[in-house]
Amino acid sequence: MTYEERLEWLKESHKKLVSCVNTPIEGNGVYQRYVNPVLTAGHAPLEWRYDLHKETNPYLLERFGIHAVMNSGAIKFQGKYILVARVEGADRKSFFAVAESPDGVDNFRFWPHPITMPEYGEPATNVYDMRLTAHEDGWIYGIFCVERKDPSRPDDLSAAMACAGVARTKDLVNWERLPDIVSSHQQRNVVLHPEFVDGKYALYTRPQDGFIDAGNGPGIGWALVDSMEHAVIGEEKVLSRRRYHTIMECKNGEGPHPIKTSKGWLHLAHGVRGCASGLRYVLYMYMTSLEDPSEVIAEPAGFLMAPEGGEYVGDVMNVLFTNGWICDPDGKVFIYYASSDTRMHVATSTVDRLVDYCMNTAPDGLRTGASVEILNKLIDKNADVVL
Ligand code: M1P
Repeated sequence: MTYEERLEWLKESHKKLVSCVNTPIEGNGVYQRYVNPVLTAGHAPLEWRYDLHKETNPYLLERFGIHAVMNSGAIKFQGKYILVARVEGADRKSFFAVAESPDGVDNFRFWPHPITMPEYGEPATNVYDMRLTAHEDGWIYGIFCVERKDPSRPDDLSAAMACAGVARTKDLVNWERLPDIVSSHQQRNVVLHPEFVDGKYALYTRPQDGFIDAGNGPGIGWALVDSMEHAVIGEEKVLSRRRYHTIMECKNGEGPHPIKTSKGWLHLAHGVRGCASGLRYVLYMYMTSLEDPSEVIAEPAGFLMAPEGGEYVGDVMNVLFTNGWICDPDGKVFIYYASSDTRMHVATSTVDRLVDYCMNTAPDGLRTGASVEILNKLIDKNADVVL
């Protein structure tokens, strides 16, 4: 191809991808998946990837490789469905970039520039997995994982430290960086609750002993802090506990902040277990009380969503991860999830369906006999129905 032919081909291919119409797939009644991913590495603007000057790039070669677009925070902002995506370059560093869609299921376009996130303290080696919270204090907060090399183990090249970084904004363009959250443990998957609780900011936490391993970290925690300008995690109450032979035996983590409903707070999270092919990440739900958001009131057994079809394949296989969802005023819920640390998808549902799912799916009986008991009850209930 000539330079001109190649440029035309690049423009056409990009346009076709970003304007592709998405269609729902009927499923189990709880949610609908969609045919196409909503945001991929291919959605990155050509201006990000190519030097578009013939004099300095005569072969029209890619100059900045974008490898994956995944784990995205989500928010409805000025009438648009917004994702703050984790964009990962070919160099393995990730950064944040905003993409918007008019309807939440297709036509996502990146804003012209990625977010330039101010540094705090020792500059981060990597940042990722932002959770967005429009807090009742008037700010939009982004809490994200900040990864730095572990200075206490200089000889171990993979020894890293995870902590929760905090930034706030009014426009999603200009971000004010606040001090990283102080904790006696490493922390990832920290999420800000949207309302004050007892006059304090409330955080969902995930204390972990190592960078990858939760170690003795018991699961998703709950902590109240006086200020987001100098947040210090003290006592953590366990909300969603890891247990033997469940989908969250190895670790779990809060997804986006919970959605407030008339029946309680709806939570979306990820659970991780080990298997012969490595770690398996699935999505699950639970609910907490409106009166006391640290009290769990429903814990359906098992996963809400697990990888299917092409979702299994990618950079880190067998992974679904979520840190963003949007609830419209009519109760429609857009669940944004990444597959295999590679691309973003959407599934849609409603508040009523998700509450029904949480309230009417039996909790995990923690042994096979209990599961068979639950199944037999359902079969007996259906005995009068002729299919
Ligand atoms: O590779 C799967 C996920 O691994 C980590 O998840 P967790 O925080 O539960 O340990 C994160 O690095 C996440 O970004 C990634 O998708």
